[in-house]
Amino acid sequence: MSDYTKKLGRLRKAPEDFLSSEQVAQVQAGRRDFLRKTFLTATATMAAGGAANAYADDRKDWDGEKGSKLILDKPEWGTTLGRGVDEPPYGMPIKYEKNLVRRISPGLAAVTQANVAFAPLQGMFGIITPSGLHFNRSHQGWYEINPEEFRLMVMGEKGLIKNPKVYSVGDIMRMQPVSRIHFIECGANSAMEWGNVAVPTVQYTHGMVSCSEFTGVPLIDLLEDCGADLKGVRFIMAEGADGSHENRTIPMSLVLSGEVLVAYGQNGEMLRAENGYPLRLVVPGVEGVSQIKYLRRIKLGRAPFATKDEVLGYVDMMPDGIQRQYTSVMECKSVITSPSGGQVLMDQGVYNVTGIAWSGRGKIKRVDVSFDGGISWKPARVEGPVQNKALTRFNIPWVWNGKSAFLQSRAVDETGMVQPTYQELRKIRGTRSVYHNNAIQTWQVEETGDIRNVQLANS
Ligand SMILES: Nc1nc2c(c(=O)[nH]1)N[C@H]1C(S)=C(S)[C@@H](COP(=O)(O)O)O[C@H]1N2
Ligand SMILES: [Mo]
Repeated sequence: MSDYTKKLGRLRKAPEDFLSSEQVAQVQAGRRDFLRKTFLTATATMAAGGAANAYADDRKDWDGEKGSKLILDKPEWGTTLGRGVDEPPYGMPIKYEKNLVRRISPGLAAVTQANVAFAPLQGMFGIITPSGLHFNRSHQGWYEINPEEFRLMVMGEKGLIKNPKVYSVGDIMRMQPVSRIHFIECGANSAMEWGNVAVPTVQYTHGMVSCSEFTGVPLIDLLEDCGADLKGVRFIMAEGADGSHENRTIPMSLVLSGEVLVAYGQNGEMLRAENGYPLRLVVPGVEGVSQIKYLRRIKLGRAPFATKDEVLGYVDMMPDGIQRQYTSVMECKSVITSPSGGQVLMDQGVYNVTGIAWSGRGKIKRVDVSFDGGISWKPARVEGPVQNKALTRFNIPWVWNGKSAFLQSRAVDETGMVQPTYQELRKIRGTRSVYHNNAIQTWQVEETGDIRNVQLANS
């Protein structure tokens, strides 16, 4: 066991992001009892496997006087006046769901304002990440920027632009917007798995991916507004206004496709400060670091800019010792989010196995799921409508027979790209990579019902 997993030993058995310590104590005291007596929150739903007979259980418990026959009791909340509808003015999740939060990985450097908070994928449904749970990767912390004092400059190398301009947020918001659903995944998502560190939960293995409906103006419209030479421009450089001045080269072909957005909206409201308020670049399908937050400058050019953030960071060490730059596109990937590492199956019986799939090359075509570590596969139900370069939800029922099982998902995108196994990926990429890991994830369900993050020799 590495120091890292030792440190997390507590989490592997009883992760606070799934069951509360009280609930875990109840589980240890007697499994069935826990099922009958606990109000099952969304984050604890997997514990309810096969418990479709709550009524029968309630009747068994009924002692006439004190019994909690939940369907027949008249609770206070069913017979009194509820709270005023004007409170609170901005709604928050109910207190019973307070464990579903972003978290900082205990294994990463403890500079909290300049690191990453992971999204709790284990407790989310569908494909949209609530804005308050969108992962936050900030190299220099995040900022609350007054939109009145914010400007975006579009400029370029000599001869590539007739009218360089400086825009206010209001200028951008007067233009015709589009709204599109896209994932953002950090190139470092699942990085620890390259070294088989086995971080315990899906929040830490895959929680640097999130998906929002973004609203904004296609960047191509701004370039036309500035009289850019669209044939002469080969690459653009995007730069952030924050302390890290995050900056990246983006190929003009992506801009010409109309997919690259200067966004101000996220899930129906303005961007969250953590995610780049008031303006961020959205570059669908491309690694997170290119999706520049607090976007202050776009520069047009003829060659890649080789900026600080693409020479040292987000490069891949290949087996021949050469660093690969500009990996850019996030390849076809999927993961089972529940049941997943750190969760506990309470009982044998039927479970819904659910997860997310995505590809930087387009739409997800199919997802197969294996319960025996990749020996046999079954097609999962892919939930539509499937969006371009967005998270896609899959579901498949499974009967757990109490034996050890190895859960895997394998996505295929519309270009035919099949998500690789670790063996396949390491053959090409070697063992020294950190970024761009899209390998198949394995969760082992132990006979006790505990679920662990494992890697198999043959997959
Ligand atoms: N200005 C700025 N933009 C930035 C970053 C940053 O630190 N500063 N981080 C980048 C990285 S590495 C990622 S993965 C994404 C994360 O976006 P999010 O924090 O909205 O999830 O933003 C990118 N854009
Ligand atoms: Mo990132």
